[in-house]
Amino acid sequence: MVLAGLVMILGGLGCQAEKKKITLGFSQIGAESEWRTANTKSIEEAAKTAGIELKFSDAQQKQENQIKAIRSFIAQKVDVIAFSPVVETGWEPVLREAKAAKIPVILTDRAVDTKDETLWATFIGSDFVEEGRRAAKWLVEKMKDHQGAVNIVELQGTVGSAPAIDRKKGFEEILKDKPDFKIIRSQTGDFTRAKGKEVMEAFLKAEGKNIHVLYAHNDDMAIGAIQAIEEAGLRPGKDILIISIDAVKGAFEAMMAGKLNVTVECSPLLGPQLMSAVSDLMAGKALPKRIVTEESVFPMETAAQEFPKRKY
Ligand code: GYE
Repeated sequence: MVLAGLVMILGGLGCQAEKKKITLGFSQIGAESEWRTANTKSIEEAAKTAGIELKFSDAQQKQENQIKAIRSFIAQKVDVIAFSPVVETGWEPVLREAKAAKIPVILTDRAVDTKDETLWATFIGSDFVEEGRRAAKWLVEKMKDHQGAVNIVELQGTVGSAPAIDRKKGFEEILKDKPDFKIIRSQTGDFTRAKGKEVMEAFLKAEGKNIHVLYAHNDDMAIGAIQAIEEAGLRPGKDILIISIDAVKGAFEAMMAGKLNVTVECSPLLGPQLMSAVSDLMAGKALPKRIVTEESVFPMETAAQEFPKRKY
């Protein structure tokens, strides 16, 4: 009897050890910014810590590559699919394929625009509209004693992406009843330094000293633009006020050098939240449809004090 009991216990333990590892297929947008690099690292590290097998795919900023990756995850019968959608629209067919294969999908970082909300389990990420509002509120406060027009140029993120659409929307919402604040030019810099520099050069050529403020949808574009402003013989952070979003280390360096005035935080450290959502799904737990990241605003004056604490 005792022996039989022991055999059963050992048998049970063996079974547990063999318990299948959860497999997560993750389709990343690319490596366009410091933010994205930190996001990828966070996901890879969190998967390791959670003992989740991660199949990682880089789409090089192309939606078609993300769709291919998702199809390949379905074919490989992964347990859960997660992805950061480069743009908002065009996902319904592939999401329906995942649903038909009974593989749950988690959205991280960026949202999709679908009529059918049952096509995805949850969306983990920041409130980009709020980030845009925070950027504009900082500007209004900063310019409260300024007389006359405030001419703003805007470097937008990737066309059709959730952060580009929402950061513009939140910013404009705060300025809509303030006629002195005018967005005189607005163009995409695709979230990269190189494009940010190139578009800022064009803005400067067209507007010259007419530009008072640059609003960049991410730090990388602001850093590219800073170079363009210096090359045009102007002082970034002084002749042109610069506001950007993300709060990556590069932004803190620019603030400590006096060249960037403020960065609105957008945390890329979504890995741990993603892994717990994956584990909860596999354990049959219900997930909230929206998991929002907590964030703050860092003006230039706080940069030196905050820099050593930054994790990305
Ligand atoms: O702000 C930008 C990145 O989707 C929130 O994508 C993310 C944005 C981030 O390339 O730097």
